Amino acid sequence: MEFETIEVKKEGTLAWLILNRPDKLNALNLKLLEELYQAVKNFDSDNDVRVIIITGKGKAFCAGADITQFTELTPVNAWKFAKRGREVMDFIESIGKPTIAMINGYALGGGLELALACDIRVASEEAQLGLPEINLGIYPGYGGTQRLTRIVGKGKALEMMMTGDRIPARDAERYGLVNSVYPSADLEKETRKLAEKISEKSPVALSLIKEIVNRGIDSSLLTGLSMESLGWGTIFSTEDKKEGVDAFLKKRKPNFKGI
Ligand code: CO8
Repeated sequence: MEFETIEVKKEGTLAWLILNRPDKLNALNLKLLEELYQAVKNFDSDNDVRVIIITGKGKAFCAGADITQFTELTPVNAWKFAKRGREVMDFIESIGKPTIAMINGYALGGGLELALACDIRVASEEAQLGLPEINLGIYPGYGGTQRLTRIVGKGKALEMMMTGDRIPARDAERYGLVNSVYPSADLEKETRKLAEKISEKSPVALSLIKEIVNRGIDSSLLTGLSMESLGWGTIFSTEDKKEGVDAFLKKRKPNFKGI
């Protein structure tokens, strides 16, 4: 399928989704949002794909929602634009496959919110992250108020939202906002290494881990622990469990098939 605002490519079991409006720092307009949704949906239903990496072309990962659209938006359309963006982020978070945001530069506003919807964030040393909506007299609308708070805690999240300051990648790493930071020359190589490692694990187990962690974080500890135990019935019924245990006992590398 051809896209106008993103590029997609497959590399073995890895799928790359590259935001491609570099002259506008990959700002999210409605077209890009819809193409992003469609591309993730395609990769999610592609059995060859085990891990999805989202990144941006040029000097930005994504500088947020396209501000030029804001001047024409009626309040009702603003609500629709915010709602649709949120739905796309929710969808990305909800898919069963692992997702990695490879933050190659600015990740601001809706761009950071996209990265927050991914499972793992890695960044280049030059990257800057922030929620600058406050400087426009608005506030985050693609899930940032909730996801950032859950990841870095209330104090730091409120500070980021209230000041709109951009945070260098190394500081973001200290706050737990990004998992790892690399020199930009190594970012792609290190991200690929991480994605390949994850792609060799059981897709069923990965999917259950995501579901239980994402649902559990919004539940009581007891409910989360209960989901964890209940999932064991499912995980013990898989071929991948048989394969993993057999491979360990026979001292060989497992070959997980996702069944
Ligand atoms: N929207 C539209 N265009 C953008 C955006 C954006 N978010 N960010 C950058 N651009 C454009 C610039 O206008 C410029 O275009 P042109 O060359 O035609 O003038 C081009 O990209 C390059 O940008 P700069 O020249 O500004 O590059 P700099 O390196 O000087 O600065 C910055 C980079 C600091 C990233 C700067 O571009 C900037 O501050 N951008 C805006 C960041 C921002 O405020 N993001 C938040 C947007 S709001 C949001 O995301 C809300 C999400 C919820 C939406 C709900 C919908 C209703």
